[in-house]
Amino acid sequence: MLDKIVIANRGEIALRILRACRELGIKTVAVHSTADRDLKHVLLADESVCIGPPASAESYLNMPAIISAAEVTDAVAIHPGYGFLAENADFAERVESSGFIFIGPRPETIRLMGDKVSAKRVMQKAGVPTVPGSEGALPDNPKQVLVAARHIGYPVIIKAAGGGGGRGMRVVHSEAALMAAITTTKAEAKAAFGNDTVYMEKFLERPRHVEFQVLADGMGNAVHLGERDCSMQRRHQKVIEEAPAPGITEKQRRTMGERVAKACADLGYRGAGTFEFLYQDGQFYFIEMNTRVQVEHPVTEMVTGIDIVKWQLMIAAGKPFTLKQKDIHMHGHAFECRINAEDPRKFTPSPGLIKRWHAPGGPGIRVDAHAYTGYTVPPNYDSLIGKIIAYGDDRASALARMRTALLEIVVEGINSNVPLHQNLFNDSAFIAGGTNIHYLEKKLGL
Ligand code: MV4
Repeated sequence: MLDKIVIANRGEIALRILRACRELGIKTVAVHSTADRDLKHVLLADESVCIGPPASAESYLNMPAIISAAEVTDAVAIHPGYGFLAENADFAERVESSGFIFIGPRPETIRLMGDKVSAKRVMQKAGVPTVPGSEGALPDNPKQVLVAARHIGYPVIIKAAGGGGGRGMRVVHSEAALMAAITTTKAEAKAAFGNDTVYMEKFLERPRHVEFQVLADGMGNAVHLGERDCSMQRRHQKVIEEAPAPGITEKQRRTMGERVAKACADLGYRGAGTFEFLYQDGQFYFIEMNTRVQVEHPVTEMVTGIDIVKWQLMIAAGKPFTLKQKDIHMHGHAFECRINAEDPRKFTPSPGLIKRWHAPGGPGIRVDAHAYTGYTVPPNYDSLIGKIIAYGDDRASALARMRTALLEIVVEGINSNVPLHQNLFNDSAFIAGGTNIHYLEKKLGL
């Protein structure tokens, strides 16, 4: 097994990684900014190294500082968590060329999936259904672009190859607006990503966001762990996730799961990954692949019984990949509520001292949270302070357990989105299941 690793992240995911390390007997090094000395995982880690000032650019995004921390502590590997440097191919490359194991896919894979045009092409070739659209990047010739858009049919969406996660996109409803929209999207993409390549897709008007989890060993062995529905979101920030996705049949799960697992096997994919799909009218359309562990991985862990973070570590250590698709079964249902330090109505951040924190408990309740009584949420980072996960034998039972947990949780001293979650777990459309990606923004707009 790995002897010692650097956890190159903060907050709840750093704590989640630390817990997996403890179970596997791996020593831990927490790297943290000066604003994060009191983070729960920093206090619990075997060693900690301060890597810079509060600003992420000078700490959690500071590649030389993180690699130096691995050097001075004699660590053998670096786990990037999510966000920050997790999907930075240059970072993965520098970690490896410095003699450390990057706990994630090979740098070339990260780079391939980071370019949404190449990712889509690869998945299409591997037999994964994609959104109808331009064959690769849009050409410069306006006549060819207009022909392509007519062929696809309006509305279309223009997306930046360097974008993803909702950045660098523009919906176009008519031919009259097309060329100006492309010019603007290209200029924004150039400024934001240093790459003005754009592509075009049919714009799906009321899809759900359904994603498949995979694990692979980098040597052609891959399994899928089923899907999650992440449609309950606001401004591309997911609020609630669940597994399995309501209404997906066992047959659809098997068909799509087999396709994504085969794509991973063909690619020699290594580690944990997520295939993002739009799901509308019973069809799946691939949009992006995430090459990291995701915030919402616990709902999949609850319904499969598989510890995704432990497998990330075991794959990186080169342990035999003993997971077999035939042994992976889904049982019951799980929800995750992201608990954010923010105003529940205006969504403005609410950093500061947590005067009281009480975590919920009882059957089927899991709490992945770094918040504690007396902890001060710094203003410099994401507002996520923890996640409540509720598992039950069926969806109704998981809903009831989450509703109970949301009445038990206490967060005082700062504002949190707990009232929003309480509202949503009593919302009839959400309770029925299968609401689309626009549901929450529409509900909040009323
Ligand atoms: C789309 C789409 C509709 N049609 N593509 C937004 C995030 C990025 N991952 C892709 N996104 C979308 N792509 C086509 N062809 C609608 C969205 C979208 C969205 C997708 C998933 C979750 C939330 C979303 C919110 C707004 C738009």
